[in-house]
Amino acid sequence: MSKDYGADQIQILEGLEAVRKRPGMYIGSTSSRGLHHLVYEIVDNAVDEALAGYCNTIDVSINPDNSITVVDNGRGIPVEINKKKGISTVEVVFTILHAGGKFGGGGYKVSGGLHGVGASVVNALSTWLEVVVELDGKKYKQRYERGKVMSPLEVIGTTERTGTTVTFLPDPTIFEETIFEYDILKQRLRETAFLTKGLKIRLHDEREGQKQSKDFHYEGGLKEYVQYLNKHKTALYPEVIYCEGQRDDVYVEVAMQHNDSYTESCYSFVNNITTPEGGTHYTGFKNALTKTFNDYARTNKILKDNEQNLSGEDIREGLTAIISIKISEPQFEGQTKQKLGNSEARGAVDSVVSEQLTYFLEQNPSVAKIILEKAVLAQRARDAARKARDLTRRKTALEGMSLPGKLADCSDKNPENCEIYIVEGDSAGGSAKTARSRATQAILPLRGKILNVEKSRLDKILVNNEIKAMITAFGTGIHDDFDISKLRYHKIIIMTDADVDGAHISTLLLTFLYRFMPDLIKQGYVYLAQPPLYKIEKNKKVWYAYSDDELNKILLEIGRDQNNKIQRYKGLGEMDAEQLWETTMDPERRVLLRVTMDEERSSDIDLTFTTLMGDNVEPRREFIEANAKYVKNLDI
Ligand code: TTJ
Repeated sequence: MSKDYGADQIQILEGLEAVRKRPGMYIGSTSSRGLHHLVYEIVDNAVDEALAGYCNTIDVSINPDNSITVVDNGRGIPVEINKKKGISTVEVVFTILHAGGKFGGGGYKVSGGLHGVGASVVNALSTWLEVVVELDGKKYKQRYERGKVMSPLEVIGTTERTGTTVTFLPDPTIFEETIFEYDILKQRLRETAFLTKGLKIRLHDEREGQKQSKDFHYEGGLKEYVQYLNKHKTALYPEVIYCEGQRDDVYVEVAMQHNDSYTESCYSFVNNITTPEGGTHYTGFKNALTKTFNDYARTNKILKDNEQNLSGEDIREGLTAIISIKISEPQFEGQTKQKLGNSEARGAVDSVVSEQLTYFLEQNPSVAKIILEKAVLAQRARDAARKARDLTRRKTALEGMSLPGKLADCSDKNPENCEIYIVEGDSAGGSAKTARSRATQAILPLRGKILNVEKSRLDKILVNNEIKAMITAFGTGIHDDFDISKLRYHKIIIMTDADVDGAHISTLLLTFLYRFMPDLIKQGYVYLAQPPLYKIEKNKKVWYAYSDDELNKILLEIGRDQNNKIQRYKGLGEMDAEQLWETTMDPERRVLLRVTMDEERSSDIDLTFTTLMGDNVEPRREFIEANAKYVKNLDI
């Protein structure tokens, strides 16, 4: 390259070199997750152009070579020479760290990925990146390799349209994983489309053998998002309540609707970034909701003078809501920077929601009545649950902590060494008790179907014997009382039959854990045992196969002949204790799947659970087949 390096250029190279040296600092990780973040970083630039009102369509393609192309129909990144830097604005965007949005005519950058680091980071972490800008009848192009300029911005032709096209290939020397997953991009792009009403986002998979595409376009924006999240639930009223407004620098949008379930599904976003731990905007929303409903209930004599206020939790029972704000300088707090800190956001959301919700309730008294009736029932159930809990607390204080009778506990008292097998059925529970290693393995057999916690109120759930047994055995408590330091086993292993019923029971158990002790899952304490599907015997030798593929592999190895005895296990009960130990419980030989969850994708997880637990059979079958996505292989 015949280019003189000035001080600026050297600084630029040093900047991008820093990104390549410590990629995790800029995109979180170099795993599959960081890989997919590259796409969001680029797409978010195009979303900003859409938010500014100049772009309505974004195309995202996974190319056959696993590179990504993002095309928008915006104004095109400016091509003029930036006075201060002496290079084109395009080059500034792709080579200078943190150059997002501050250039060019006014407006602020509102969209942004998890780390909001911009296009230069993507460029630094790509083997190559090409940008094509179309504006003023001309087509411009520039190419970079590992962040370095390979050619000046050149005119390569003429054009009728305007827009920006970016293609990049992630650097395999940086990323552990370089294959993009269509489904992961699909979920996130769908979310982005819901959050930006009117914007059309199209995803294309151009790879051989897996060609597919999907369009996301929601004129209803957040309202449609709420309907989507409620699609397998029964809404309590047809309207989606919608509030929108601006207070000073904060633009606020909220959509909500109650369903007949007992769980709250509220998701908050700041500049299209999910905030799984909430923050000031979510607090403002909750305050407004609690205050407005209580005021309405008092004014309209639904709550009598001698009755206590409804709690926020009562009002949010069965509520699906999206809170989305746009703010120019978001401050993220907390260990994982997933919580909004700006105090002005609290007041802005509170004010917009209080004002517009008050008006809505006055205009829709029948909806107000339905919501308040549900909240009053929730209040009674919560009171009953509290009383029952206080009673058992007093009892356990007197009698000492009594473990469930069905639990065969282990003798080691150090939780780090201990594991508990939650086993479906008494007979399998019996074999497991015989088979186990007493010192470190506890067995808790559960009888029959587990209560579906999606379909019952707290008071009912807490008297269920199966649920009570698990809560006391784990030792942590639930919800706000949850205390991980009291966990009695560092592995909680769900062991069910390897059939559809077993999968259903596993999911019921996971639903319970997800709703009552989500941190057990988040912190990686929950596992699924993998019993074998087949036993193969030949000349007194035995093999076990955990999948059809594995069965075929074994048969290929040992030769298919008439002396082979193949037994298909229909359930854990068909194995004797020794077989169960060898195949599923022996820490030296077993395969465990660790259950993981991506907090950024909790609305998808929520939808998955309600899909599965709903009355609709078809979506349930789909989930059970897709279930494997929620668990990851663990090397032990
Ligand atoms: C900035 O202000 C003047 C007019 O153009 C504005 C701009 O930057 N528009 C813009 C940027 N549209 N699209 C982009 C963009 C698109 C992709 C896919 C990637 C990047 C880095 C920027």
